[in-house]
Amino acid sequence: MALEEKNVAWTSRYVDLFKFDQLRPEYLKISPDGVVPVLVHNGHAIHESEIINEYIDAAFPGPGLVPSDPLQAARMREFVKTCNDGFDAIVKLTMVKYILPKLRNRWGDDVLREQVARRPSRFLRDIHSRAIRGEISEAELAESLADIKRLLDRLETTLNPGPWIVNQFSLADISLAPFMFRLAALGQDQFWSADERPRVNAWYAAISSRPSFKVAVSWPDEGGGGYEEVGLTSQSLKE
Ligand SMILES: N[C@@H](CCC(=O)N[C@@H](CS)C(=O)NCC(=O)O)C(=O)O
Repeated sequence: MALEEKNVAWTSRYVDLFKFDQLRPEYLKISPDGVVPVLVHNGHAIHESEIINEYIDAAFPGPGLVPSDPLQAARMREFVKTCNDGFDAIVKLTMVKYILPKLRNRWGDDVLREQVARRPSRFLRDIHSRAIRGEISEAELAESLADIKRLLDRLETTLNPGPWIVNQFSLADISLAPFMFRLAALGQDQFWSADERPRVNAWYAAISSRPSFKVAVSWPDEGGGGYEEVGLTSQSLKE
């Protein structure tokens, strides 16, 4: 989204997590933790979505995605941190409802366990192994949903007056977009119905109609069936 917002020409190098491309030796050379995304610019690999976004804004001309007012910029970064803190809750839901079912469609548990052991990131090793062993309980998922609802409540307050998270469209909106898209894909977009959280509802309608969002979510799933493969087709995704 950041590249598109800045009108930067870019080339996709698709890394298929469902074929374990992230663990290939040639990929580990540019992403030692075996994670996506990575931005390669002028031969330099840049890691971490939040840092990649800041880099894109600083390195390229085009509309500024960080407010020039220091206070608004601080508010923006606070919000990006809030999104990242919510990462665990969304990862757990995604793991149980999307990633594990899709991996199991393609591979047996023996292969999955072998691949888990190859992951350099302890966080990902732990979450994948717990998921395979069926240890992420309904109670734990309910806690994750409660965390996500608290995040959405915070967002509803922050979006007053709106339409964006700070005083202009910024990296805060871009950082939040994939989390919200994923929640919609997991069928959790009822939490921002027009009745439930009207400002979040208006924000999602505004961000999802930006051309940069459309490019970002029409990413090819070269492995095949996308979300539909495991029966996830939320209304908002079909629209
Ligand atoms: N904090 C990192 C998170 C990177 C991350 O964990 N990416 C996940 C996909 S969203 C991944 O590459 N997973 C690889 C795996 O599960 O093996 C960022 O924002 O860039």
